[in-house]
Formats: sequence, structure tokens, C-alpha cells
Amino acid sequence: PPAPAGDVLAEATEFLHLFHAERRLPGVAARIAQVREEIAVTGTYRHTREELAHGAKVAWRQSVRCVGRVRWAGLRVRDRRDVTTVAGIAEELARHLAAADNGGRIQSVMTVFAPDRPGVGPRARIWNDQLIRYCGHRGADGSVLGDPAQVPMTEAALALGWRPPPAPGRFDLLPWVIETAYEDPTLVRVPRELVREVALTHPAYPWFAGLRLRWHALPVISNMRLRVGGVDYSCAPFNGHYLSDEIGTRNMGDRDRYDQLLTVARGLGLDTSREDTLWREHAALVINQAVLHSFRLAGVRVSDPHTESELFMRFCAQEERAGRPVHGDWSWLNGSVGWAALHAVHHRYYDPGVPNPNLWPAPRAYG
Ligand code: NRG
Repeated sequence: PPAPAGDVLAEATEFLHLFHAERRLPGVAARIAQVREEIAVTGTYRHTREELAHGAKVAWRQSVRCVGRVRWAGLRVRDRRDVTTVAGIAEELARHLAAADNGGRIQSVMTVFAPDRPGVGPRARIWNDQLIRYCGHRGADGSVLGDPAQVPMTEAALALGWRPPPAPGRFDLLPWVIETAYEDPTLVRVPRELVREVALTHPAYPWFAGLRLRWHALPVISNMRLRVGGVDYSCAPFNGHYLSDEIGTRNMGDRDRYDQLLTVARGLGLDTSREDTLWREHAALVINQAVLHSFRLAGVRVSDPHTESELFMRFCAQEERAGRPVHGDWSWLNGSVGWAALHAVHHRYYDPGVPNPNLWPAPRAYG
């Protein structure tokens, strides 16, 4: 759903009350008076660093699709509102990757660039949906090598003059495309040395390594708009760490992604001639085991559904103790592996409302 356009002053007032109350800070009336004046003159206002940092954390806390929200207060917010050029943004994205990677002990980070201009739009945009993604190379016969979900982005990069690797593979990094109010969409090479990847192996099946599957350690979402107190930040990439399901079930298993279920089921010698052998579930489970095993072995932070479910219940309890409703989208909070055994997240419902501050899907810039 689109973010409510809202009345900037009303949203600002609500946010400033929340900020001062949650941080136990005095002076809310004076700050609101100041912001009211600034909005009257400029149509918007500038957050203090502390307001921005807290607003970003609350946006995470209220992100209805995220099961990892118990960590919201630990978000590291990098205030880069003064960085407005393509070159400057690219440099900060590289720094973001390094800070988030943290030697594999992945740290949750958000880098916030300049806010949108009211009534005009974003000052900067990153075309990629995540900072690290694999190309989808479409062949002449329509088949796709790599990630089919990235075919449009791959073609957008090609149209801007990007040259794919001479020998295209399944896991080629996409370049960044960055656009600012004053600069055209520009291709930027991703600093490969900052991209940690994990080759997938399975603890019990040596042949699994032969599938040569891999995934990147960091999910850095770069196509969502942060909205805090009536101000939009369309360029505010952020990351947490992966839940095994995201890679093992969705990215590797989905038919319109890497589509590996049949390959893995054959490796396992399963009867794939009929659905009621549940070979798909079996194969997905084995890929999930491989993800958890390989990430652990590589020293890269990753969550399993059981631990994450328990942590999410702790988050719900914390929120309710603080007198806040838990907003959530049940269909996103529940993964597909693990719920049968112990998935507390499965057994309750959530407030379907989506309050601000929050993170909203931004319209795609291409294709
Ligand atoms: N499923 C996507 C990533 C979506 C966001 N997931 C996170 N976010 N874990 C994928 O790439 O598989 N995060 O900020 O950590």
C-alpha cells in the first residue's frame, strides 16, 4: 500500500511526542513550535541526528514483514544526509558494506542519505533492490542464467552500457545504478572485495557441494523509503542478517528463482514421479540445512526459524509490556520451514495496521 501522504505537521508532531517520550527528553513543546515554523516556511523540516536515528529504529520496530525486530534498538544509523553526489553515495555504500559485514558477525546498519524534496521527489535513488544481487542473464532462447528475479535490473544495466562478464555465470554481481537530482543514472562497479559469499555444502551429503550453489552473506535492502515524522528518505539502504528460509526455501527453491528442488531431490534419490512422496519439502529441508551449516562453518551470522520465532515472541512481549500493539503481516512473518515443530510466530495474530515511522516499498526506477 502507498504511504499515507498525510499532513506533515501532524505526522511531525506525533513523531516528536513519541521521540521525547521514549527517550525521556524534555522540551517537546518548544521543539514542536520550532518545527511548525520551519514547515510553514519551507514545507518540511530537518531532523536532528538523534531524531533521525530514533526514527529509523522505530521504523524497523514497526516493519510488519520483519521477524527479526527484537534487535531494533541495536540498529546502527549512519547519518549521511550531506552526501548527495553519485561518487559520494557510492563511497558510502562501500563503507556500509564493510561496517555491516563486520568480519561475518553481521551488524544491522542503515545509511540515510538526503531526504526527498517535498512535492518534487527523491534527491537520490538506488535502482537496485539490494546492494548485493546476482544477475539474471536472459539467453536468446528465453532461458535465464542466474537469478530470474534480476532479469529486469540486468537488462536495465545493459541498456546503460554495462558490459556483462565475458563468461556469464549463475552468480555474477550486478553493478549498482545510482541516480541523483543532478546526475543521470550512473553505473558503479560493486567493490567485490567487500562482498562476502558462502559456498553451500551439506553436512551429510558430499555431492551437495558439487551443485556449486552459493549466496551472499548480506541482505542490504536499497529500494525502500524510510518515512519519519512526515519526512521521506527514499535513499536509505539498510540490512540485518539472513534467515535460512530466505535463501534455502525462497531463493534456491522457488520455481521463478534458482529452482533447485528437482536437482536436489534427484541427488537424494527421491521418487519425484508423484507429489505425495513430499520430495519438494524434503529437498527444501536439505537446502535449508545446507544454508545453516555452511554459514555457521564460514562464521557468518544467520538465523534458523526456531530461534527466530522465540526471539520474535520475546519482541511481542516487550512491545506489549511497553503498551504498544504488535503490528505484523502474518504471511511474511511465517517462513515455510520449521513451523510444524515449534513456530510460535504461527500461533497468534498481529495488528494489521502500518503506522509511521516505517519503511515503504519505493516505486521501481526502471523497466
Ligand atoms: N528475502 C530477501 C531479503 C529480504 C529481507 N531480509 C532480511 N532483511 N533479512 C532475500 O534476499 O532473500 N534484513 O534487513 O536483514
